[in-house]
Amino acid sequence: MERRIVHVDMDAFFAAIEQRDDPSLKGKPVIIGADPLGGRGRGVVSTCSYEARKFGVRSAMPISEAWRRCPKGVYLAPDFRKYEEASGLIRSAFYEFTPDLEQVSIDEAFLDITRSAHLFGGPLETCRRIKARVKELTGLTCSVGLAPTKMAAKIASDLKKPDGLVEVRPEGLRAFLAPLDISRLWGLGPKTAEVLRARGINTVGELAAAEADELRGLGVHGPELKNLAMGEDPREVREEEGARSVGNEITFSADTGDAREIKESLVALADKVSSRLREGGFKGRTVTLKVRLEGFETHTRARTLAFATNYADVLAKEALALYAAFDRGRKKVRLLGVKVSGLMPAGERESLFEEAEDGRREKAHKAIEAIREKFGRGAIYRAGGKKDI
Ligand code: TTP
Ligand code: MG
Repeated sequence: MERRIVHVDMDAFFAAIEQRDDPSLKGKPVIIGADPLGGRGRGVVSTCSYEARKFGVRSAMPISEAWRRCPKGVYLAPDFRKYEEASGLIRSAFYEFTPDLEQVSIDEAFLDITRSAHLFGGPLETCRRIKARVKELTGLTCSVGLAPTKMAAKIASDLKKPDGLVEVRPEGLRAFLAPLDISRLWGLGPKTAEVLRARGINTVGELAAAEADELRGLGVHGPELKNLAMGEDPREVREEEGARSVGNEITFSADTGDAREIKESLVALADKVSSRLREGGFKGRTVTLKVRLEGFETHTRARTLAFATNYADVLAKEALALYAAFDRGRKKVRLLGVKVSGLMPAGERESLFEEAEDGRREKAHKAIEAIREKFGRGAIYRAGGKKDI
């Protein structure tokens, strides 16, 4: 049976939430991210409203560049608690339509509706209803792609943003893929793309029509990529461990090589990520450290733990160990990030063995949270971490 896969991606997610909650922001360029400090800010843009995109502002752009392009924009710091709440709501909306759900990020998910679409009037009608339900629960719009494969659904959801709905019918799949640039194919990295381009293969259609001899040197990857180009993508929708993550970053006001400042920042980041995980009711197994050096050169290092955790001290220890093993040469540090992925519900036990230790730690964390609730964030910091982010 042909599969019917849906990809949903919220529109300008963080910015749309801010516009929803403050109607005076509607229709205005709204930029969420680091403090621009009148153009001297050194952090990055998380996202921005479509009005701001007209000025050329984009996610991950230095905030100073955004300020240059759009000095009249409304600049706001992110409020993750609100975004995670909305993320929970869209997830519950999706579950009303199918249990086969894969949340890819805070605002994006795949749904396999092959077996459930008939209950809602067919695949396209199911997509309309998903959009309506998301709007009803959150007041936000999303863009939806419906296709026989995950890759095509993801590409389709991006085509008519915002508030889009694009269907790729099974019989139209190859024609849909053919004109796309090969870089759109999942798993096709820049090096492979370069090799293929040198052989005159630039589009997915050209790759689909390639002879075995034109794919030489690509190893086992060659036939796989050709299959993908022909619309054969067997990847299934499933809740993968590691798909969702919670992370925070800090950009230093000046590049730093100061060991103490770096250490304190990592501890504070771990603390912040721990709080967000606990607020969301999650723990996770993989800790990723991001280090951006002067000149914007960016590196990541990750480690997967034996047990999932949301404890600040464990996260801090891992982040510090990852940093200690990282060689930055003589370059100073511009940005640090700590992220936890491989999430699962906090209450889920992986072994009985954890129980006693857990009980003790749980008490300590609860006490800290109670103080924070009373006196606000900033009232308490773990030893070594005195920065709020
Ligand atoms: P995206 O879905 O990539 O962006 P978006 O929802 O803001 O806009 P679009 O309409 O193009 O989908 O990311 C979802 C959220 O994740 C986004 O609102 C903010 C956050 N984010 C960052 O914090 N940093 C980033 O570099 C990106 C790409 C996203
Ligand atoms: Mg989005």
